[in-house]
Amino acid sequence: MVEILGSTRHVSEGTGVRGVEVLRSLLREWDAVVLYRRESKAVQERRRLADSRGEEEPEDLNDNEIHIPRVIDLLKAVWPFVLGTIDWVCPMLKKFLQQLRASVAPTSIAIGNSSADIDSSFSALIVALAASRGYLPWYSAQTMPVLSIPRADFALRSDVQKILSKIEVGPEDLFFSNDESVEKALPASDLLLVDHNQLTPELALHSHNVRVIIDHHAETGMYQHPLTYKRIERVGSTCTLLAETLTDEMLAATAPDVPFLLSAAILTDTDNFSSVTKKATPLDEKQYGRLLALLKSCGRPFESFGITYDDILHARADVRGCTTEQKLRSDLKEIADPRAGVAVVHCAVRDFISDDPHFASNIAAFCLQKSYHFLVLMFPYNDDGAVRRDGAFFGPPTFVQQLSEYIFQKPVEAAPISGLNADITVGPSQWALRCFQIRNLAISRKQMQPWLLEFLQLPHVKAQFVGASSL
Ligand SMILES: [Mn+2]
Repeated sequence: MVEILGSTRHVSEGTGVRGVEVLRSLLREWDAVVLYRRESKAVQERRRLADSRGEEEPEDLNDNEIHIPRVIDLLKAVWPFVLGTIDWVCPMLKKFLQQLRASVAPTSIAIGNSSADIDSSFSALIVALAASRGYLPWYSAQTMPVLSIPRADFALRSDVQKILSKIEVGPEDLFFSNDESVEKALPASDLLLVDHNQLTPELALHSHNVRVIIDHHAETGMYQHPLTYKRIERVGSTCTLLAETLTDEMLAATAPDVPFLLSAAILTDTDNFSSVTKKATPLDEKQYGRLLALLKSCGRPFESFGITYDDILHARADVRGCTTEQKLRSDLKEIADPRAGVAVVHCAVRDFISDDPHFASNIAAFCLQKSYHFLVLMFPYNDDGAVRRDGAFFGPPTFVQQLSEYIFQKPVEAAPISGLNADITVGPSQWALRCFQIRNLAISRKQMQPWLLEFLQLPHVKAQFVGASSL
């Protein structure tokens, strides 16, 4: 097999009689020919110019499309075994990740929060790419994007997987917190935190390496040392802040991959710009509109990726066949002191419990294995298109009682759900499960977490955990 590497323009310039002769002579020597389409620099430049002036794309730019069938016909005329052509465009982000893997150790790591959700994963990928290409005015270095979960847990992020598969990025291209290359690079790397502003307990020993923070969560006020760049703004998505940082030229140069991922993240994080959950800000809307227009102008409108907001929701809620432990791990954030988890599960609490006949012992086993003192559960889900939220607290009975009283004073508009609460005894430990409906739909984990930390700072609560963190 031999490839002719060149643009179709090059080949199609000879579509006259002489072209047939040239092809005949080539085919006498070679077994097969692979043609691929590539735009010439001149065509790319004209398209860019038209875009920057806001003009319609010149019609003759689509010449390449016409040439392809013409060239196939020509080939068929001289050689009957032409099967077709491969329209090959190298997926940009995949190539970046592969080059990174092959290169010498990077000097920086971009890392999202421990939920490794769409926003965290994509903002880590995009900040790493932008920093590596010199696109960020305030930071430039070869940067490795890391998903802050063990590699095995990626199977549980079906929404992230599904979107990345549209630009041909698979788990083999990604870096995870328990990869050897990551563990090796961590101690000597600058850390760029995206979608969180406090390292997980496991990474806290690298705090002095934090250089950059880009986030949309409540500020924890960690890291008093001077940072190279910090931006914390309460918008719907970290990807909105990243989109704003990148110029039109940068987005065009990384299209369609980067604008596609950014827009998918903003769409998901704002619950499709829901007026009920009220997560979107004017900045989210502005950047989302800009990204969609950009995708369209480079010939890859969002629709062309074959994934809708509903597809993303379905992928995310597809927890069939998952164990209780896997569901708990699928979108989990941790509190360091006292050790605790705040898990998001995308189904109704009633289904979560009834799906597992050994639910009580499994949730207790999960907390014991993680050394959690308690677990907070958030259940956002869709019921016939309507957004719903449930919540649950799991922990020592007195603690759960105090926590419920404290949180229910906040504007969560909690309503108890009868028949699901339970008292559970596993060995020497006593646990209580309290389930409730969250009628204020604007309350997500992002709002809940600061209230939890506030509660844990109360003197009579704090006293319960003195010395407990060594458990
Ligand atoms: Mn986020």
